[in-house]
Amino acid sequence: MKRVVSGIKPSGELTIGNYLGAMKGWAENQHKEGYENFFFIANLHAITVRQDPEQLHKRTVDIVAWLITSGVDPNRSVIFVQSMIPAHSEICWILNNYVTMGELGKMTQYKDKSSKGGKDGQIVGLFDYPVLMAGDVLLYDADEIPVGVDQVQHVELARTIAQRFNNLHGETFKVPKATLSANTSKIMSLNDPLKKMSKSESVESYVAMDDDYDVIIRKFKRAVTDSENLIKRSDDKPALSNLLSIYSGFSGKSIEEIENDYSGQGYGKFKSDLGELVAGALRDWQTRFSEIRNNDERLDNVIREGNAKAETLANEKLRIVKDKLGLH
Ligand code: AQP
Repeated sequence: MKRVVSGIKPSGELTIGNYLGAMKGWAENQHKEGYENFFFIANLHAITVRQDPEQLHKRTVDIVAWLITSGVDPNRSVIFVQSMIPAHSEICWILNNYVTMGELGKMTQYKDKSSKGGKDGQIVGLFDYPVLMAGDVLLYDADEIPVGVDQVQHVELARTIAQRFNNLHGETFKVPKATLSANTSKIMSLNDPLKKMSKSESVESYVAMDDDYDVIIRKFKRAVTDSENLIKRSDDKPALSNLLSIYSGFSGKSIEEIENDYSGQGYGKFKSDLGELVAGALRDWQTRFSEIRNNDERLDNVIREGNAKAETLANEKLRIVKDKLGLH
């Protein structure tokens, strides 16, 4: 049996980048034979950037409801909340001693995020983020970590930490590998195709899972495009290539099929169809989301049961690690 572990931060409204790069693949993965899946809400990661406490809690529960809406079935997958399992914080402290400042300083996410806030942005938690993430997956002996391209560097570091610990203390952690969703592993911003679409960037740069129909249509109409008015993917047309990936992710069609469908047609028609495709899909999901989100009792149960299953495994691994280090 292979174990899949992945998380998502409640640091803003979920975007179609989160959906296409992560949640969609998580839901699909549940139907593969021989896999068990653990998905968590990474709220300890979210506080590496200032959050409003009420919003943070609300978004944590929202994401559980969005996971269920997008097809993650709590009867097939374990859904849990990171902060409710103290082993995550504890393993992070232990693993801090198996990584160097130099290794952490190379992480692109840290460089990007810390540079935005000047000196005040250089939060230790942000610097240490990859170590907490290593703990998140190593605690569960994860085999595969389905992530977007942006997180691959962190999974590589988790592998290094696991191998280093194993070399020093004997086989303890499984060494996990990152898995990527084809075409959609990096969805780019709608107003700057060289930047990742992110939930903490300006609202015009992303489509949120709960954006209104008309807003979505407008955002795609305004999305930047490249010079030549031809629907053909290429490296020198990053804006169009990104819109093609989104179209492919929502329609299930290959990029080639879409290019054929639009041969001889310009950006205007393509962007308006894309808007309708995404807005139509999200409108249906938003209705389902509201029903799921309004059932507090069910959501509480999903979280309680998920936490209990995850905590049993996490505590067992933490006990093994602490025994090896003489921390008992
Ligand atoms: N634009 C994206 N394209 C593909 N995958 C993406 N993911 C995020 N954005 C894209 C994937 O979604 C999963 C959960 O991400 P996260 O919320 O834990 O962290 P993140 O990558 O930092 O996401 P954001 O939206 O950019 O959040 P902020 O703005 O708060 O930093 C991951 O698997 C991620 O790869």
